Amino acid sequence: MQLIDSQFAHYQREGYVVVEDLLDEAVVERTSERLREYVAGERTEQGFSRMLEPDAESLPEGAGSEAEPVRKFEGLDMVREDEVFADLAHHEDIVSVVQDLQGPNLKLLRSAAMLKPPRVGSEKKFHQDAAYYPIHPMDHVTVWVALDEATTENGCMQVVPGAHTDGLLTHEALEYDTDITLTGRDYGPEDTVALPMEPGDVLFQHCLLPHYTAPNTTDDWRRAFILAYMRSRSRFTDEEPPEWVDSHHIAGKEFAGCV
Ligand SMILES: O=C(O)CCC(=O)C(=O)O
Repeated sequence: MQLIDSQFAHYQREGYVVVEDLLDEAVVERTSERLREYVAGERTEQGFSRMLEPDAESLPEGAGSEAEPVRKFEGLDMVREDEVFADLAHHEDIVSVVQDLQGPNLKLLRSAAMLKPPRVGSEKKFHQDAAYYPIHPMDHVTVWVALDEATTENGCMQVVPGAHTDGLLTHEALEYDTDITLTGRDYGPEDTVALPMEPGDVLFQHCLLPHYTAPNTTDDWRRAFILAYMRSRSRFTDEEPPEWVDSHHIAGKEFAGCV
C-alpha cells in the first residue's frame, strides 16, 4: 500500500488524509473484540492505563454487555503486551503509508484506544497532538483507525484543514487526566471539516493539525484506535521528558542519542 500523489499532496497541504478501506473486516473485528474484552473485564490491562468518562458513573441502560464507561486505554504496553494491538501497530499497510510520509525508520510514540461510550462519551476539545510531546522534528503522524462507523452524531474526527502550518499553538491543561486544550484560538464550524468514516477507514494526521471530537449522542459505541509514529531520528527536546513519553521500535534502523 502506498499513497498516490494526490493523497500525498493532500496530506502536505491540508495536514491529513483519509484512506478508505485500508483495513479488512477481520482486522477491525479482531481489534474491536479485544477492546470489548478489556472493557468488560474479561482481560486485565498489563502496564497500560484505563480512564473512565469523567462525568459518568456507569453506562446507560441498554448500552450492551460492557461493564464500564471507558473513555480510553493508553500506553505503549498495549502494543508490547497484547498481540492483537501489536499486529495493528505493525500492520503492513499502515506502516507503509507512514513510511511514505516519514521515511523508512519508524518508532511508535503513542498507542491508545479512544472509546466514546453510548450517550455518555464526552467531547475531546480542540488540541494539537504535538503539544503533548517534546519532540524534534515536530512532524509525527497520528493514525486514527475507525473501528465503528464514525459520524457527526457519535463524535467523528473534525479537523481544521491546513492549520498544521500555523506552528505550535498555546494549550492549557484540563482538570482530569493528561488532557489539554487550545487557548487563544477559537475554531468554529466554518473552520472545521468533519470526517465521517467507516470501520476500516484510516486517518493519517499531522501532529500540528488542530482537531476536535464531539460528544456521542447516540446509543452505540464510537471506538477508534490511535497509533502515533515518529521518525527514529527524532529527539526528545526536554531533558526530563514527561513520564508518559516513551517509544517503541517499529521499522528500519535505530539511532544512538535519538528517541
Ligand atoms: O478519538 C477521539 O475522540 C479524539 C482523539 C484525539 O484527538 C486524541 O486522543 O488526541
